[in-house]
Amino acid sequence: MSSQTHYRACHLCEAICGLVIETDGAEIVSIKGDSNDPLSRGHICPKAVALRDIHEDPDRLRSPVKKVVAEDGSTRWQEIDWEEALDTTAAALAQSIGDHGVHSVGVYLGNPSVHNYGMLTHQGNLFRHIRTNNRFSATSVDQLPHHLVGLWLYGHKLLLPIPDVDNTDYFLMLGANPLASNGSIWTVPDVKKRLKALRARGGKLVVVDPRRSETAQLADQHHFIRPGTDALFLLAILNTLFAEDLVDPGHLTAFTHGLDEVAASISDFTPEYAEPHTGISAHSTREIARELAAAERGICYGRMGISTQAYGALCQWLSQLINIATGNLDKPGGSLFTTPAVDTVASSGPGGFGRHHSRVRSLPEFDRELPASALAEEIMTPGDGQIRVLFTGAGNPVLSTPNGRRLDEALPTLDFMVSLDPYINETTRHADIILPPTSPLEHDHYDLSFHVLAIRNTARYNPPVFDKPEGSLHDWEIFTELGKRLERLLDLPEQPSAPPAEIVDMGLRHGPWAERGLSLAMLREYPSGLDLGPLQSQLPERLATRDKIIRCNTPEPLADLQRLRREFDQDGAQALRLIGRRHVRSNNSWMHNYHRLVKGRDRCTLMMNPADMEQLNITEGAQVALSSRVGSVEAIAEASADMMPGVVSLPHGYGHQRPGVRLTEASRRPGVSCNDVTDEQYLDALSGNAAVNGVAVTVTPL
Ligand SMILES: Nc1nc2c(c(=O)[nH]1)N[C@H]1C(S)=C(S)[C@@H](COP(=O)(O)OP(=O)(O)OC[C@H]3O[C@@H](n4cnc5c(=O)[nH]c(N)nc54)[C@H](O)[C@@H]3O)O[C@H]1N2
Ligand SMILES: Nc1nc2c(c(=O)[nH]1)N[C@H]1C(S)=C(S)[C@@H](COP(=O)(O)OP(=O)(O)OC[C@H]3O[C@@H](n4cnc5c(=O)[nH]c(N)nc54)[C@H](O)[C@@H]3O)O[C@H]1N2
Ligand code: SF4
Ligand SMILES: [Mo]
Repeated sequence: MSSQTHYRACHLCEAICGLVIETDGAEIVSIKGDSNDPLSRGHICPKAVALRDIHEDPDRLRSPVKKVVAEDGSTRWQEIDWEEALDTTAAALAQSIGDHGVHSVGVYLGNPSVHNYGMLTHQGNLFRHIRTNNRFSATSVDQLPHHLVGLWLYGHKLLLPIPDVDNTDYFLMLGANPLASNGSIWTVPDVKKRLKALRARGGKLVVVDPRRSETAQLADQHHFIRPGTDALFLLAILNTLFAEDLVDPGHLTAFTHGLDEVAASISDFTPEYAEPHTGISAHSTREIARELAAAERGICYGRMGISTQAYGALCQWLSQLINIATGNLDKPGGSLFTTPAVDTVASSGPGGFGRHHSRVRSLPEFDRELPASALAEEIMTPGDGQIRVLFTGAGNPVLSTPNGRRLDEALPTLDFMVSLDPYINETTRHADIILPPTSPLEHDHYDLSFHVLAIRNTARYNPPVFDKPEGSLHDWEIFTELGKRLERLLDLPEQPSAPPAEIVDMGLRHGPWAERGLSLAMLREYPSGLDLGPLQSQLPERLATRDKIIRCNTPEPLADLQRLRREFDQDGAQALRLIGRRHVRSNNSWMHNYHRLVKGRDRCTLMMNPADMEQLNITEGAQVALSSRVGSVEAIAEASADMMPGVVSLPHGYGHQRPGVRLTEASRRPGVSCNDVTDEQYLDALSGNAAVNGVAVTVTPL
């Protein structure tokens, strides 16, 4: 046995912190922050150490399993070899395509698929042979509005401006809690220190959130807002900028069109109109608008909370327009586009919208994917184009998509289901075959997704920490193997394929930093990451619009103002509204199986304002029923003055008590699934994104 030091970026969340991992033979001795990483500078969170737990977890599958049904109807999982697993899967896919056409195959890809670069480079090896309209992913329960607005304003789904927190003077943040999430569409390791530094140098942080979150507690100012009303608040800010003649796009003026038309269209959306709905006073709104306009360098940034709600696309469009109108786009200390070493903006299509629609509810596609809220009905509704075979990869839609219960009921009706996943969880328990990939530390890593969204241009490649165990396959190899089999079964031409590292090497050699001699070989000499410097102004060149013009008068969100007006003109009943909550020791649905992360008090509680509890006769720690149009769950009520009155909060990703799940530790503290209450019919009608925040609910003591 020999001890070794490995350098590695953490892939668990978007912060991509640098790690130093000490091993002794097959043992992980320690996992620490890498102080030489130019981006994370030594920062890590408690989840980093769980990389060891993932690697060693006895529940993690090491070989493919097949579901076997006994004569008495009971089922068990049988280990099978890769040949059988891949052949059976490919045969089922080919048969469905032959009998019912390509659209009979559904695909759902989850969040970790963007944290695993081989899954990004190689999924096409399989899916190019199944050009199904029925593709789904976690994007439509998350950041779809960001991509849509990137496409509309800047010409590409991945042109997403990144808040330059280290150089700003004024930061208006809505619906984000980076102190728990470590930042999203904003790769910003060590965000707490950066936000504190902003305040220490005299800058101001203003947080708008229905909960006084960990981040809000750090801010200069926090405003409660009623869930789902942010579009009205953002409109009121923009309205004030126009009304008080505070609009000054500065260097953007020469290539920005259409702000006048926006000004005319939103003239009725005043701070006074917003106030009774948002709960933020017209006075405060005007102050924020004036301060943002007066700041030398300012940021308006909104994330999950304003994306996964009924006006997600409108919110994201408005926050971009605010940055443009104040001249803060493409400016140091404002929000800038990155210059990633492997430029996925250049190497991927811009995305498209509404080119086809879902069969049952006619929801629009974005970038060839349909809204996840439509998955269950596309499985359950008979007819041409019905999903009969489902492929899931790195996702757990039963726990992570609205009305997950309904999907839970739909999955057993499939002809065949296969899951590319290391665990038997709430979703994969329905599969006929589960294909488990190598553990994260058994493959190499280059972050194709998050260097593109980072506050500094850096690049980092790390080889595997451990050799790949004999007889195991990487995610990307599984895609390739299935693709090859489909080529044979469907009589398609063979496609060549290079390993992910070669694709990244090509990307580096042809990327924006090629002149500096970037290549994989060069990155190997910088195991802690190569620093390429701060983000730079690069407009209009970086724009992907046809004529390098930003058109602010986007027809779709402008038309969506009618829907907003219709809803808020009628003073609707003020129902209790449900929102989510993240905790730094959790990660979506799949990190509850590691004791060191879940120990301590129960985190799957329903947080409520004490005044609401009193009114509903609910005492601290009481068991309550949380119900909506679609379903009901039971949870413990937890009083918190940090909750806005009229708003309750339950984290997502729990509900591990279901039969057949093989998650030993998670099943001990199963919690309940928030998405058994969220509603697949409640979404952002413009983008199709799920509205998991702002769902109307009732809470009753049990
Ligand atoms: N109510 C509510 N719902 C939400 C949210 C919310 O805030 N509130 N958040 C939404 C958001 S932002 C997201 S991104 C989604 C997440 O939703 P999903 O992506 O559907 O779910 P995850 O919990 O991320 O599931 C990850 C799965 O990937 C597997 N996995 C992990 N690593 C790998 C790997 O390297 N390879 C493979 N093949 N599998 C791997 C895990 O075992 C697990 O099964 O949930 C959404 N749902
Ligand atoms: N520890 C941990 N880290 C994670 C994850 C995790 O599950 N755990 N998940 C990762 C993923 S997939 C993602 S997408 C990111 C998400 O990263 P963030 O966007 O920072 O997500 P949240 O922490 O859920 O913060 C959303 C905030 O929006 C607020 N909110 C809810 N509804 C509304 C509303 O209507 N209006 C406003 N203004 N605010 C609202 C919530 O109270 C919450 O504070 O985090 C990533 N990082
Ligand atoms: S913040 Fe995210 S990337 Fe950094 S150590 Fe924690 S989980 Fe890993
Ligand atoms: Mo996400």
